[in-house]
Amino acid sequence: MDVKQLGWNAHFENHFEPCQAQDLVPARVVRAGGGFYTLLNADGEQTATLAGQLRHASSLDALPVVGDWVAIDSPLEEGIRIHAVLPRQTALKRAAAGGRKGLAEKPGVPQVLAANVDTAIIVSGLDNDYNPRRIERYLTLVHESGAAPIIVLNKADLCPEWKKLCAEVEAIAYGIPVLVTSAQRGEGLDELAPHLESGRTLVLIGSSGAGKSTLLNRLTRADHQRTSKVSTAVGKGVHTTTHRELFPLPGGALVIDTPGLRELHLWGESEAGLEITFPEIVAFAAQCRFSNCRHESEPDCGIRQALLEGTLDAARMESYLKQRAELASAVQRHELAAQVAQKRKRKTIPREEKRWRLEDEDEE
Ligand SMILES: Nc1nc2c(ncn2[C@@H]2O[C@H](COP(=O)(O)OP(=O)(O)O)[C@@H](O)[C@H]2O)c(=O)[nH]1
Ligand SMILES: [Mg+2]
Ligand SMILES: [Zn+2]
Repeated sequence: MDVKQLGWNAHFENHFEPCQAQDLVPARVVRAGGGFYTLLNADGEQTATLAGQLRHASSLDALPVVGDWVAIDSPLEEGIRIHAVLPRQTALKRAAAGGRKGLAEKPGVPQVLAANVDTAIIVSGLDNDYNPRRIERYLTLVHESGAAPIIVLNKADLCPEWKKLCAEVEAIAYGIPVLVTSAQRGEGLDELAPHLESGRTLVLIGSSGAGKSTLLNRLTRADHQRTSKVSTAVGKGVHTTTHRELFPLPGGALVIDTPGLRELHLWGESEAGLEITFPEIVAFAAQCRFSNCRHESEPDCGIRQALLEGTLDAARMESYLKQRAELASAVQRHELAAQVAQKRKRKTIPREEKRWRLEDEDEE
């Protein structure tokens, strides 16, 4: 397979130059776990491990994840090793949940869910999974990543009032495409076609049971990822995707399937992504008399005025404030963690990586 078909472009070409000089070759990570990486490049699929300098990387987000471009030994070598991760064009990150065994001590570390994604498909079921506030969280995650979002409202076959819910989501999507599908029946998927050009990378994100793997199977017409049986009592899947993996589609696009996130704690170094999710709040806040208005008791507050007049939805404002607080605390914890890491450099990354893997397996 030609590397261009795997998403290789001028950005990676430029950054690869020093690696080229060392006789390394590029490859894309299709799956990562347990210290082993499944890679794809012109030579086909191969398995690699980390070279020493990467194993001692100072931060967890420096390790390869699905979608990354890496520099590896030429295929003639025995025991292929990854020597470098090329700078990411986009990265979907969440904040470590904390509170769980092993992670509690590292709550300031962002976890990279997928790298070099062009388009993120936020899949939401039109059954009891439906929750506009959760869609807003995923939107911030995607906006923060640099990828372009698409919202897919799936399981339309189970929801007679899909038109109403679609309109509700369109009202908070501000121009982001909203598709209504039944992955199970293969309906509504045609509108994805323009996003599936050869060499483009997409990721499927959303709750467990929303229909991500079913959608992927429809797109590949093959049973790549096991889909789950729905337990009728709760309407949720019982067997789920346990790892992130990149699948090349017959048409040339590349799709990363992911397990549902048990918890989505937002991560971001600024409020840029948040502001794209809530453009109306940014606009109303611009009308506040004070630029540092907290929208609490200050006079001439554009936000409180809009809430009073009903032009700003109180649920949106609540959602915005919650996300903003979360982003702020993520940054704070990150700064704290960075200080700690600075003190004890060269910590044992491989063990931590194992923890992340365990975390993944329990997602949702
Ligand atoms: N009725 C209905 N069920 C669906 C649809 N899409 C997926 N499912 C079912 O929902 C369950 C979870 O699907 P799955 O693809 O595993 O969800 P994932 O966890 O997001 O990957 C499976 O039983 C699917 O058959 C749909 O459009 N309509
Ligand atoms: Mg799945
Ligand atoms: Zn204000």
